[in-house]
Amino acid sequence: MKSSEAESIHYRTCPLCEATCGLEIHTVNGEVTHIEGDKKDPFSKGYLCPKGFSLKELHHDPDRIREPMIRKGEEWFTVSFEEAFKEVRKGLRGVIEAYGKDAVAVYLGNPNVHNLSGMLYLPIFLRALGSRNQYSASTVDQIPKQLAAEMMYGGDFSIPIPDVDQTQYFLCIGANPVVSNGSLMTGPNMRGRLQDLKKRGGRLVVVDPVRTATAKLADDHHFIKPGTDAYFLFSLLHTLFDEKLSKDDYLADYVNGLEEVKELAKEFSPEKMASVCGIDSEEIRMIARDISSASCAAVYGRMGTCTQSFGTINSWLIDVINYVTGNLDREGGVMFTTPAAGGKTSRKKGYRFGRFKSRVSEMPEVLGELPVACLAEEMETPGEGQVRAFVTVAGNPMVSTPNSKRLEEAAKNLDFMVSVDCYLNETTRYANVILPAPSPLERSHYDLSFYQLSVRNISHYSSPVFEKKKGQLDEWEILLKLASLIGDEEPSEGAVTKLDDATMQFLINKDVKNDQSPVFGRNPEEIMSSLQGRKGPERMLDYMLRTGPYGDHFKDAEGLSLSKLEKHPHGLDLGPLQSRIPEILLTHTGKIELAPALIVNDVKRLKDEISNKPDMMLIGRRHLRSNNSWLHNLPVLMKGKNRCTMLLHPNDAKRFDLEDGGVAEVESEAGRLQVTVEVTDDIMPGVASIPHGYGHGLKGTKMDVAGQNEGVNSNLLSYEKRLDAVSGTAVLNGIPIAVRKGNQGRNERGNVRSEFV
Ligand SMILES: Nc1nc2c(c(=O)[nH]1)N[C@H]1C(S)=C(S)[C@@H](COP(=O)(O)OP(=O)(O)OC[C@H]3O[C@@H](n4cnc5c(=O)[nH]c(N)nc54)[C@H](O)[C@@H]3O)O[C@H]1N2
Ligand SMILES: Nc1nc2c(c(=O)[nH]1)N[C@H]1C(S)=C(S)[C@@H](COP(=O)(O)OP(=O)(O)OC[C@H]3O[C@@H](n4cnc5c(=O)[nH]c(N)nc54)[C@H](O)[C@@H]3O)O[C@H]1N2
Ligand code: SF4
Ligand SMILES: [Mo]
Repeated sequence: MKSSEAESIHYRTCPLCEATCGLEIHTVNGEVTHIEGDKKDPFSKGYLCPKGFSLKELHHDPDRIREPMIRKGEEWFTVSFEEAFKEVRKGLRGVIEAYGKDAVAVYLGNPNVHNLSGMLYLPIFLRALGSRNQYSASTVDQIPKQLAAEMMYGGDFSIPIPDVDQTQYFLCIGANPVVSNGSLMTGPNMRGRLQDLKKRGGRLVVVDPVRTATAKLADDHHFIKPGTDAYFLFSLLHTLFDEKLSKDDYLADYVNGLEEVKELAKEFSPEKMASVCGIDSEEIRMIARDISSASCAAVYGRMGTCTQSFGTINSWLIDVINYVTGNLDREGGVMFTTPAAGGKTSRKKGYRFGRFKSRVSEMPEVLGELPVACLAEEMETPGEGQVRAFVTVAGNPMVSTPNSKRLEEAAKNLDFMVSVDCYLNETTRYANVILPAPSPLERSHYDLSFYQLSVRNISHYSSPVFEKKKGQLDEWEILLKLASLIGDEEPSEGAVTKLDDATMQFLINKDVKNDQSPVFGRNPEEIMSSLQGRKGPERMLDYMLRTGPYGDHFKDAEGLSLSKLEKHPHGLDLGPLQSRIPEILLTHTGKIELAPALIVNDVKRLKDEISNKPDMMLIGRRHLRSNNSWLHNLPVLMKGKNRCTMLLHPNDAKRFDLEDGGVAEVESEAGRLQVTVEVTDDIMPGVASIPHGYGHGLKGTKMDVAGQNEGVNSNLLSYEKRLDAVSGTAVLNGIPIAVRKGNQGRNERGNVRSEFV
């Protein structure tokens, strides 16, 4: 931190998306004056997207919740933390004592993975709660990829990341990194990185039902019918074997299941699959030849490939193709990271899948949680284990999960609900108590998750820009207080310290007994005392850095520690990704499992559904100035025209008698809404696209700017019974819909919103 008379400059990483850009934040007397990109950040080199600048408005947003609130009927009152926790204790303990721990459900939203407190302290809270009813945004997002990684490599975070900075051929399927700034592919300025790929003579090919901003940058773009990627990917694989283009003899000592994969691919010739996915067979064969002949190539898929009927098969096939073309764990292909903190070392005994089932639909557990699509029925259905209390942490499930209306109705009958959040929004309005999360600028930051998914190995710690106000709690303290009161302890300062210390000591005690840990055999008390002077997330992070691959291991003065990292306010570049096979492989066989039974068994369903494609399908999209459901209250991001429109091809507009700017009524198995139409030939015929995260301005919410731009909630149309059968992930892309001319639904501001249907 450098300060002149009144102005201070702070450097930190932006916590809003996965890209981890470096910010230079100027403040005067406790106020942000302006924000720019940190030119000295070795990763982002000064790049920022419009959301980075918006942190100023987020910090100063008058609607942001700063004090605990209790609801009495429809009225909210601000109260002290003490009073709020008393109410929470009464509410949660009441339900636990009467009905048991499973009667409390938890939903963890996306911002938790951008938050050190959430990453490190939610597990403690969840362990204290011990409920099976644990849900998160993962089952409306990336769990298919994690599940495939768990099965193939033995670690759900062992996801191979495109080496985008060195690759010569990048096949981007169902992702729009120019807008989303990359996902499961952390790297600032994805547009710049993809432009660099082209400058060095590489090729960018996009497969997407929409000619997206990324597609517009690409050498080739292929429209694909939503939900058919598995057929397309299998036909690529078929071609690779059929034309003897595969280079699968490398890593052979570390691979199981190649023959099975070959056998499976036989049935999916491009000639048979072309009409299914809508891509010409010769084009499919050309793509396979190009991947194979490129000096190095990376195949990558994201939301469009995960949140659809065959999300897990897609996620698996993408890695299989990368392996078969000789690009797995190779420079310029897809590689595993070596994160400074948070990497795993222990070999798996079994998979974290199906160890228990949901009560009503009997959906299998996936990586410790249940599919969020089951949440509403668990609240509604009477009987032992019925969910009667609900905890949300950094989540807005009444907007972001399938058939959100049903969840909303179910939540009305809960005995108690508490939210840790910073807005009174579509979800938190149903809470009895809201515990305020601090502003991103009042807390420290380290991207524990995203440095595990990064295109380079980076380590960057940010200290808080502002001290938190007196009496305010950090989010980790809130979570530890919740953990204490669940155990029927007084949620006091002392309880927080006790739990924090005990957790740290527990981790150390475990590691000194693990022969893979650099502190194996050491004295646990001595390690604990070396961490003195720190507490909370900083102490845990320090420990993780010191025991990590670059760490000082509590003996090597040259190694990394948090104190060392603090001397690099712009972040530390630890270099490009390195080959990591075999050490990364933690499957019980110690090999890559190329044909995991769970996934392979789903190929039958894929074959059965081959001809089952509806006339109109709904997909989603993102916008650079938006972030899921929660940044719509910032004026700087809401400028310009209405973005919550439904994209429709001119041919479809004509057959439904709709025109640009007109109103359509859209109906699915789950519900109905009305939305403004945007006619464009950037979308393929038979497909409509509505962004998620809207539907604001509802009674009882307090997000004034968002309320002026309410839009419609696209999850009124996603159906909680339409899932990727393997992972339980919701189908958010490829929802069968009927479209017709709408005739109502405009409110006094001329906007359209679902409530008016
Ligand atoms: N139809 C459709 N639905 C989708 C998607 C889609 O593409 N289409 N995308 C899905 C995906 S990928 C995701 S990740 C989910 C996201 O959906 P959710 O997980 O529900 O997350 P957000 O909508 O981002 O809402 C974040 C909430 O956290 C609060 N918040 C923000 N920062 C903090 C903080 O630091 N601490 C705390 N405690 N609270 C905070 C905000 O006020 C808001 O209430 O939506 C999913 N839903
Ligand atoms: N600006 C901005 N950035 C964000 C977010 C945001 O809300 N706004 N959200 C963040 C989050 S939580 C996430 S998870 C990431 C997501 O990051 P991305 O996955 O890159 O983002 P999406 O825009 O959802 O891209 C999905 C693409 O899949 C296409 N698609 C839909 N259905 C299909 C299909 O069946 N097959 C194929 N091949 N394509 C299909 C869509 O047209 C769309 O272009 O973005 C993150 N970054
Ligand atoms: S791309 Fe934008 S939102 Fe994402 S980290 Fe960078 S500045 Fe923040
Ligand atoms: Mo996400």
